[in-house]
Amino acid sequence: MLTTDLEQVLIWRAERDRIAAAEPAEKAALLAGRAQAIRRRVVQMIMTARQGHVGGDMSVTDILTTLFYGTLRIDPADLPKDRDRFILSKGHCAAALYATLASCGYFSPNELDTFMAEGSALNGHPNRVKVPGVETNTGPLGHGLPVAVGQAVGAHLAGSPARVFVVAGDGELQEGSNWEALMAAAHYGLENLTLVVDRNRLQQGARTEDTNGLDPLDARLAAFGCEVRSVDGHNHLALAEAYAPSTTGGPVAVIANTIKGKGISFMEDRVEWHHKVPTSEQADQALLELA
Ligand SMILES: Cc1ncc(C[n+]2csc(CCOP(=O)(O)OP(=O)(O)O)c2C)c(N)n1
Repeated sequence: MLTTDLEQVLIWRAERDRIAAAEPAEKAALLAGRAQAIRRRVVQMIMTARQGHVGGDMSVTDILTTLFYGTLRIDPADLPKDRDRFILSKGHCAAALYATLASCGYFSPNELDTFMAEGSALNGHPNRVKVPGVETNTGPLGHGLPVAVGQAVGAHLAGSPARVFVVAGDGELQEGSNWEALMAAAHYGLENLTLVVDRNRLQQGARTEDTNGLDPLDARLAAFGCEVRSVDGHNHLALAEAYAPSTTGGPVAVIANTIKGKGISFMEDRVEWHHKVPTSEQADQALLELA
């Protein structure tokens, strides 16, 4: 198990407080700066490891940054039972999660250099026994939301104010387990559960709509009992607003419309960048564009 980096926690706390106190335009700029730094780190990690899922990492980064620097009631140095929970169900995008967790101080950012190396805690998919901040193991698609429903039920039973956030890919929603989980979430009135869908419209090897179409996704999620909020998944202020608590007494589903490969011109919306590794020239260009 990796250990908390207290110095980094202090840096994160200061940044989080600064963001909380900022006017909207400054808040957006600060969150955007954070997200770009995390994207750069992910590109470096993938270049060192020579493997990873760069496209989905880039699409989910703004979703993660807005959660960890604004919304979640968490602190890496203080883990009370009633803290909020976060699950990255699209666990193949572990690099983006690790870079975010390290920036908060859950462990030293230096550890990121070991991503997917032999003996490293930072496996290709997140492991809760090895990595602080990881609340459940993910990787096989379609498991994160059912676990999140269980955690939300548990919080209810304990009378806890904890909210549970889970991020799933849109391709991942083709797994039927998600829809069973949503039925249960509505049945139990889990207003403490928020599903965020990283709607980048690509999955592995194809467009989501060409494989097993999800549209009309908003109507489908609503039919399963969710309060649906559809936003630009790269707009930090819109995301922050969409993460607000339920107004209906049931689960919230945020459709975060994103671009796979976001921020890197030659990767944006291109299916081959699901898990292709850049050449060193491409990585240099990517890092320049993410500056
Ligand atoms: C049950 C299961 N089937 C297949 C895979 C292999 N797999 C890994 S990522 C992926 C595509 C996921 O697409 P999406 O959820 O849209 O993720 P994103 O495009 O955001 O990376 C697949 C099929 C898996 N991890 N788990």
